[in-house]
Amino acid sequence: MDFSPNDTQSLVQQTARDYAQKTILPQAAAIDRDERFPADLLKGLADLGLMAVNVPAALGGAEAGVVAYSLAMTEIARTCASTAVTMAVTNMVGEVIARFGTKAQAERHCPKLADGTYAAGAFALSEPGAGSDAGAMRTTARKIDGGWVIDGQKMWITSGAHAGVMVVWARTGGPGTGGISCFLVEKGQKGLIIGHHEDKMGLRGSNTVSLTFDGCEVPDDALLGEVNGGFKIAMMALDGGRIGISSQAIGIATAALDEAIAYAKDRKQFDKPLADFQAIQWMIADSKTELDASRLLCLRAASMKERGVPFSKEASMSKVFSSEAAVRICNRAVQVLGGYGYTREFAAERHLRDVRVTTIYEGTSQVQKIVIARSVLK
Ligand code: COS
Repeated sequence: MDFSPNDTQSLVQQTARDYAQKTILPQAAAIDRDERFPADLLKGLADLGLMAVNVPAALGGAEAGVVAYSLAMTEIARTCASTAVTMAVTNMVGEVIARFGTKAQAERHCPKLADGTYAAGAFALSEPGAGSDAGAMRTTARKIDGGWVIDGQKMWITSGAHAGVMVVWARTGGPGTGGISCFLVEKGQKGLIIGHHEDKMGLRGSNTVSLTFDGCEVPDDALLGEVNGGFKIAMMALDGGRIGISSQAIGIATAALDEAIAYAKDRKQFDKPLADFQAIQWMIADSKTELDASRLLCLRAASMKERGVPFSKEASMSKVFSSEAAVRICNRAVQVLGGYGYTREFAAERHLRDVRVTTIYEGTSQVQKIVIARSVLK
């Protein structure tokens, strides 16, 4: 079994690493501190093909595959998790439209997501009363002549204020998961109101807003997929999205562990480097082992998706394991750095704040376990 990346995957990984280390890293602390949406960096990512890594070339994507996407995501997240999550959701939206959209829908939106004409894409599924239980959503879409009228509220929408296009789920039928459809809503659409920006623990450079749809009228060709077939589109998109978040968690944890190792070698207490103490060595050994296990689970899920075999359970296993491990790894990094780790002088505290959400968004750890258990026990 060969775990080494092929030429395309290596090229995409190296391209992402170079851009991240040279251009993103020097700005990462300020993006967090100033809560700056990194529009310039996102355009830079688009210019390198990283906003549509797994989208067909005919639609403007890099067509480099899922493993390449995962490797690139990890490299960006090693430097700035806010930039990384915006990239992750945009890639997911491009893939959803390429896969489930009509030719016209894909040709209208995918090239603009890929080349940065759109600053980002957004995925509007969650609502104030429907997070883990996505099928309980209350936003509605009512059929009218020539289109649909969307009414309701969405919450925690990444890039909602900046997205050129957003994928929006709304109820078109009866209760439950079988009465939900999916729509493409463009920026500036009348009746789409951008709400308040969340004041978050981490990912402070990413944009997270609530949305209100107040008689938002969209044309017939805004419907993505079949009427009442939207829930399955959301679930399939999230299966892939979970590989992205897993890759993001791995990137943040890699940065935290690197910082802990460098600090442990440099800092002396009791006349010797921290790295000479077994207590520190064991923390670093645990982190390294958990990180490598996370990478292997993530690459397996990515490779299965790329090969077109069912990967839902494996994506959830990767997401729950790597995000929970990444929280532990970032927490240990703060511990190794001691008092310095609790200050903004080092990046460790930012990594811990940024990584925390990876066990929550795109399905909590508890939701991942529902998916895994249902698959194992069915
Ligand atoms: N791929 C394709 N179809 C899927 C699927 C998947 N991964 N998961 C579920 N489905 C289908 C089911 O087969 C079922 O189809 P039928 O009605 O034809 O039988 C339908 O979708 C409903 O599925 P299910 O009954 O499992 O839905 P539940 O309401 O029980 O919800 C969970 C299941 C909890 C897994 C789902 O609601 C979920 O993922 N919640 C988390 C949402 C989330 O991640 N939110 C974050 C938003 S982005 S920050």
